[in-house]
Amino acid sequence: MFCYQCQEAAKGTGCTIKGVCGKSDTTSNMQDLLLFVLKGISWYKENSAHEIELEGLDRFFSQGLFATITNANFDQDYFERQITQALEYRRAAASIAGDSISSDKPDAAVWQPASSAEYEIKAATVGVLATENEDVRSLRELTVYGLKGMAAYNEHADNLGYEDKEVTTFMYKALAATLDDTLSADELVALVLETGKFGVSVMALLDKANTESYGNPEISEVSIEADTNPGILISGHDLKDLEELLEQTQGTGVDVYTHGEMLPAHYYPKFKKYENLKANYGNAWWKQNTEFESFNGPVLFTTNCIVPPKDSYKERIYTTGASGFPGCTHIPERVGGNPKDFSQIIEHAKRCAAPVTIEKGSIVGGFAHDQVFKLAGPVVEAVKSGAIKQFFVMAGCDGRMKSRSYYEDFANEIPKDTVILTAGCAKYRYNKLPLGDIGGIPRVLDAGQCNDSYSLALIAMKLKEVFELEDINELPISYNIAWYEQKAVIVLLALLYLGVKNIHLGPTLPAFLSPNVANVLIDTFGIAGIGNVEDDIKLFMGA
Ligand code: FSO
Ligand code: SF4
Repeated sequence: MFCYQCQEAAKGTGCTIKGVCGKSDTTSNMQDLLLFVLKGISWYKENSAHEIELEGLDRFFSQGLFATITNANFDQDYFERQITQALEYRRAAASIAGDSISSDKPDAAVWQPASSAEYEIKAATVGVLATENEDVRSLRELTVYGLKGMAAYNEHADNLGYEDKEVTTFMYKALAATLDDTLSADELVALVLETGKFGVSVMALLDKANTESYGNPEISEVSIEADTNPGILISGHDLKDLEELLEQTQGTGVDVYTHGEMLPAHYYPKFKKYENLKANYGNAWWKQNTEFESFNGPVLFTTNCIVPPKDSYKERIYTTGASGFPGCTHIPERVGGNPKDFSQIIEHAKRCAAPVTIEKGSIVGGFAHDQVFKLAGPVVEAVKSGAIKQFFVMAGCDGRMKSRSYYEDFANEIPKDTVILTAGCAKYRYNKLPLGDIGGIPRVLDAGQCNDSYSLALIAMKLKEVFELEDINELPISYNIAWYEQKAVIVLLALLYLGVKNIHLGPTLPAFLSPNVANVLIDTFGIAGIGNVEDDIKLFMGA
């Protein structure tokens, strides 16, 4: 195996024996092989003179990309089944294309195993390192990782019945382009930036899907304390799964608790109506090994981030959607417009003890674009009067590396007349700190999940308009973003597309940026890493 797609890549270069995330060598290779066949399908979509529209392909394609995201799916059998199905889709695509394709076909479009026994042999040869030139490899992978993040957001929108055909069309085009050996470095850089453009589109689509389905997030106080009923802990990002689980648990005596990235569900008016949506339990994804023990009840993963479960609670772990873990129960897809069947996990919860309270108090959030626009008056006044000197966008992810304590220290040490705008699980480093408020405006404004970074971009654009500025970069906003996996990559590319400059990315720069590609990002966009808290604060504050 060779994988360097996340921030925790071994030795800062890549995992080669086993993933730091827990992904096995063979599962990693199978993910590469699935991606390889998906590239083959994309190639037919792009090169055929006949239009290729296959029933269920768009969703299959998005889910395939999504399942290869860090910490989403560890189930090798799942990947083998997906590869078999992808080969069937590719055969159907090739048959529609017929002889309308005259150009030489790449291996991804023609490789044909005699049986699934050949998967493992091929899988070991089609990964990241199959591209020899490190700069081409870097630009291709930057595109692929952006597409994986895009696929995740696309699937959440799709689950709510929202689709943007331009986004899916771009996904095929871009994935097919990663097979094209004739593209120059400049053309590949342009492809990366175009990926950012569609990153904005997909986040706008998901924002529309979420807000039209569940209302606009509003300022909310969310309990972090456990109650006395048994509970189900729901993790990940998929709001449709949450809605159906809440419906099915009503009146059963089982409460639902959110975990990690599901916390922002409490900010939506529609979810507030469910009395059985009890509280948020625990912290960022990487602490689940201890927090799931004390939760006592079953845990439902709707997406990443899964930490390989300990035997002590493994039988309580359920997965659904693109997520999966071998030996854990997987709740199947919706069929014929019917909701998923959560009866098994609900029955399981009834047999469990209530969660142990591990924290006391509450957290405040719900500062997505609509809510912040409503507060625009006081916020603008506070900026004009100098009560707020600066904003820090600290969106992104948390992770287990010790060096991430930087973000807690940074939040603690920035001047008291500054405000943090956050989204994603990065917030758990500082959303329980007593950072106070500025004239009633909390110093940490949480917009929601990582995809709600889109809200932060809208807020920045609104402030630019209010202050009549030419350039978004003239605002008193600094970007100090923590990244972990590929959704953060699409958020980053989207911000670059929107013209945001001088983003600091940490705790380390991606291993998949070759020195030359890193230099392009540094020279063109002012991307930088992080240093120590004191020096960085001076730098950001222009001191
Ligand atoms: Fe975090 Fe995991 Fe939301 Fe990611 S829980 S790390 S960027 O999946 O998607 O922020
Ligand atoms: Fe390593 Fe990250 Fe890849 Fe897992 S996802 S194998 S930790 S680089």
